[in-house]
Amino acid sequence: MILRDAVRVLVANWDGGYTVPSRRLYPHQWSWDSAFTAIGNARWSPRRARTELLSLFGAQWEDGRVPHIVFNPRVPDGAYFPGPEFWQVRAPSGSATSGIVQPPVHALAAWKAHLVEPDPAFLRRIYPRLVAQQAFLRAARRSPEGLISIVHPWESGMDNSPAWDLPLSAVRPGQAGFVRRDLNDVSADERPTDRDYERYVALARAYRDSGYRDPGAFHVEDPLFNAAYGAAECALARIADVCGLDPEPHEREAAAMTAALVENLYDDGLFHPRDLRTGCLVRSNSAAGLTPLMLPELPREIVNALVGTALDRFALKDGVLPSFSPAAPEFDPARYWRGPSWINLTWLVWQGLKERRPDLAGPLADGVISAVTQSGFREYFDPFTMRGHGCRDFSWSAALVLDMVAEHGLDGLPAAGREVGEEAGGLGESDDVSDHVLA
Ligand code: 9WN
Repeated sequence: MILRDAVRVLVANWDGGYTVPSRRLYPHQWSWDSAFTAIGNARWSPRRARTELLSLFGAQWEDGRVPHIVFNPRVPDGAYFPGPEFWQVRAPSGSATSGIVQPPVHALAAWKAHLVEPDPAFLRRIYPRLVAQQAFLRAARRSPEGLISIVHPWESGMDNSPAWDLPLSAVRPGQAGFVRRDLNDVSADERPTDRDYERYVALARAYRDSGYRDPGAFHVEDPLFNAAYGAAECALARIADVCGLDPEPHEREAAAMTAALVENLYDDGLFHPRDLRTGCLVRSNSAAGLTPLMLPELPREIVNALVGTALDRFALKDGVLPSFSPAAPEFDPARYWRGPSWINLTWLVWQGLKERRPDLAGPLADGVISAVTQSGFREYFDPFTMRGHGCRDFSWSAALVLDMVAEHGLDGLPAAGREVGEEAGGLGESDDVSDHVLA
C-alpha cells in the first residue's frame, strides 16, 4: 500500500521530464530534489530516473554550475517567490534558472540509478556534466584548505537551520518589497520567519547583482555540502571505471575532501560549519554534522564518535533522526529545518550506517517507514510524535521510501531490490517520459 502510494505521489508530481518537489509549494524543478527523486524513481522506472537527471543537467550553466531551480515557463508568474523575474538569468539551453546551487548529490544518484539498471550509455552521457559540476565548485568556491563554500543558506538545502542563525545575523535584511508565496500553502509557524526571508532575499539580490560571482555577507563551509562533494567523487570514480576512464583522480579528490573535513570542520564528536567571515567554527548541533558518515574513508575513530553523538545528542536509537539536536535550546520540532525529521537527511546518514552499523540503520529505515505510514509523504515530521508538517505529497519523501524499502524490506519482508518498485509501479511507466534533454 505504502509503495503504491509512493509511486502515486511521484506520478502525480511528474512533469514530463522531471518531478516537481510539490505541486503547490514548489512547482518548478529543484536541483537536489531531482537527485533524491531519481534515486527512488530508479526503483520502479529507471528511465524516468535517468530522464530526471539529464533534464536537470540540460540547464547547467557554461561555468558548470547546476542551478538550484530550473523554472517551468508554463507555471504562472508569481506561483513561487523568488521566481525568474527575480533571478534574471538563463542557462545556455534558454531555461530561466536561479543562480545559486545545492549540495551535489547527483553523481551518487546517477550511480544508484545505474546499479538498479545498468546503462553505460547514460553514464557516458552524464559523466562530463557531473565532472563540470564539481569543477565549478573547485574553481569558484574552494578554499586553500580544500573545502567548498556556500554563499546562501538556500545552497545548504537546510535553509533555516539554527546553524545559520549566527552567520545570518551579519546580514542586513533588505527592504521587504516582496510577497511570500510559501505561506499560502503552509502555516507560518512551520516556515522561516519574515525576518529570515528578508535576509535570504537581500543575500540573493546581492549575489545576483555581482553577476553571480562574489560571495556576499554570508560565506560558510558546510559539512553536508562538503560531504556530498566527497561522496560525488567516490561515485564519479565508479562511473569513470564503467566508462573506461581513469578513476584515480576522483579517488584522490575524495580522499582529499575527507581529510580536509576532518582537519578543519571536526570537533568534539560532530562536524560543524565554518564561518569564513570570522574564520570560526559555528558550534551548532545540526544533523548536517553527521553526514560525513557517507564518506567511506572516514577514520574509524571519527565514525565511532559520530555514532556516539547520534545516539546521545540526536536520540538516534529511537529510529528517527531530528535535523537539529533536541537537547539544544534552538530545537523546534515543527519548524522547517530547526528540528523536524527530514527523509533526505535521514537517508544520507543511513547511507553511512548501512554497512558500518546495520543495527542502527535498520531501525532508522523502520522509523522512516512508520512516519510515512502514520502521516503520509509529508515534507517533514515531528521526530517524537511523527506528526507530519510542511507540504503534503512531497516527492523526495515518497522516492526515498521506495529506495529504503528496496534495500531494507518492509514489515519483516526481505529487501526486494527493483521488484519493490515494479510491483508498486503497476500504475504504469507512462509514455509521458520525454527524453528531449541534452539532445
Ligand atoms: C528554497 C524544494 C526545496 C528544497 C530545500 C528546502 C526548500 C526552498 C524554499 O524547498 O527550499 O530553495 O522555498 O523554502 O529547504 O532543501 O530543495 O523542495
